[in-house]
Amino acid sequence: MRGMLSPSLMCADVLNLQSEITVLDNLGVDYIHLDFMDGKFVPNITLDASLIKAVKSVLNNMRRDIHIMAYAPEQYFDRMDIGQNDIVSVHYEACDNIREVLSLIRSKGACPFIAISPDTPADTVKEFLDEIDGVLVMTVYPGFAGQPIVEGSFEKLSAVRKIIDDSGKNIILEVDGHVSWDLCKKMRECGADLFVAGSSSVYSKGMKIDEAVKKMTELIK
Ligand code: S6P
Ligand code: MG
Repeated sequence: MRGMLSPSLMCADVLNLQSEITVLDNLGVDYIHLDFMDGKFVPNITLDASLIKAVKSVLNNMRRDIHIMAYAPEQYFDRMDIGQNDIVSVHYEACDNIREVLSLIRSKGACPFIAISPDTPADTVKEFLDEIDGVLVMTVYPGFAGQPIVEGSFEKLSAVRKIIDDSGKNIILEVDGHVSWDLCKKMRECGADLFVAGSSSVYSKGMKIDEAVKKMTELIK
């Protein structure tokens, strides 16, 4: 699978979100990463459900990559209008019955991904491989942009990659957190397919977004 890019909207210019999204879409970027937080599962709040819904109406070819960092994530699905073409990641640590939540995402025509926080072992995903289209490995603690990578993240990516490959299934490995210019290549070598790009790469200060997207696309190909 070729490496795919998912710039994180929480790192974009919040006063110009529509134009920021349209620029990425016109550049042929695969996904737009949309972080939703409830202030409880993580101590922060970013994009709200109605904004995530509204993003849908301005997309042309780009797809939504919705990352829900919230307890009982299913309560937000209708407000976000999740459906075909969307990736929807829910946290293993935030669901009482994640199997049911993944199946609800599937029933809405979207692609269920299981997200795991840094302290959750790679092995956790094994029992859900029949129910998911992807695994989102967090390489920072969920909640904030601009954090350093957590130790052991490369080993964890490689371990999840091996679990996926051993299963013979076509499951996407997404990496989220400090996907920097320096580290993204190594993350690719560890088997990541989908890269959430934020303040440590495409939204780093002083770089034009078209040049940044081109550079990143080249590094992760
Ligand atoms: C963090 C969130 C992430 C961030 C991303 C920012 O809770 O899930 O998607 O937006 O990590 O990128 P960076 O390069 O600042 O870590
Ligand atoms: Mg995220």
